[in-house]
Amino acid sequence: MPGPKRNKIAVIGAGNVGATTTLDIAKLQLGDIVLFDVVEDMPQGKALDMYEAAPVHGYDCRITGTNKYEDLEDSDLVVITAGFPRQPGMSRMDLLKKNAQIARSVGENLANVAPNAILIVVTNPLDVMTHLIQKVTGFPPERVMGMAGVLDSTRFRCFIADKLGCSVKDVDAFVLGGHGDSMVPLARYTTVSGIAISELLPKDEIDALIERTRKGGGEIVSLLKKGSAYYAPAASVTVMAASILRDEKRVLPACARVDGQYGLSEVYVGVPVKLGRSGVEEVIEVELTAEELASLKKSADEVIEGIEALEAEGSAE
Ligand code: TXD
Repeated sequence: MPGPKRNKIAVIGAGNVGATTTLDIAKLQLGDIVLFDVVEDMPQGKALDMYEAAPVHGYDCRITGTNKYEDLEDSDLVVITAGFPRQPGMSRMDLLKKNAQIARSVGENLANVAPNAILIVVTNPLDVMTHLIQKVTGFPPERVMGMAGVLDSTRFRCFIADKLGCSVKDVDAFVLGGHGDSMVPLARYTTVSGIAISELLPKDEIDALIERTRKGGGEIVSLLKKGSAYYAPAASVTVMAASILRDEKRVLPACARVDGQYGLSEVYVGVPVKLGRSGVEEVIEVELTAEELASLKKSADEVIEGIEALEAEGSAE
């Protein structure tokens, strides 16, 4: 007798973030996973290696690798990590164009093989890539989102816990805006077991933690020398995937399409959202100060500039 349908999850890009996300998702047993990459045999090798760990870890899901989009047919959720990091000598625009080409091809293929999937985009520059993929697929915006806020907020939570010498479990942080430099951390909504951090740390120390969070990605890059962060990014994608596939309705920061909220329209930007089986089920709007609103607007303007630059180059949809 056929049992209940298992979730099918596709991960595009079997590099550091893609492979680590696959393993994290398997450990939570969210469904069967297909790992896709354009490099021949590599996703098959990584998938087989991870599958061979299943009896030891005790996860009961299939993990396969592929170079063919047909194998992603009818996926329920797709994580998109395909892309390249900036190479020495490459301008921001060159990177934008290169990753936009990849995003377009991924989007076109997914629209064919997995028209009902929910997409979580990870590829940088995050907000622009998320916008592009929504446009190319034509999927409703609630089914296309990007991961950045969970990562920024988990970094901020770690740094606060470290500073206070308390458990990371009790720290909750709230960040808005774009990834990295244009991130807008909201210290007054950041708490330790409900206590505002302003009660626990002086302003200059909070500001220093915010600055470290903004540069969190760069800190890892300079330590690794080659490549960028992937353990915390993969864990952040996985928490979003779990909330969607298990319909947990968690409230998490994500790159989502706002339509009127925060005075912004038709742009992807980091905001708190409710994630459930339909994707982004609600964009949560909170009262912001004029300064916070201006930072959020600046971050949205940067996304629009990126999209316009691509359009001017004839590389956007
Ligand atoms: O917070 C965030 N959103 C981020 C974003 C956190 C971490 C990493 N972030 C970005 O994710 C990073 O700047 C990159 O744009 C992506 C992927 O990072 P990763 O560290 O996993 O990069 P790798 O290890 O270079 O892997 C990229 C893989 C590699 O195996 C390529 O062969 C593959 O992408 N690739 C493709 N796969 C499928 N289809 C196409 N067209 C393709 N092109 C390259």
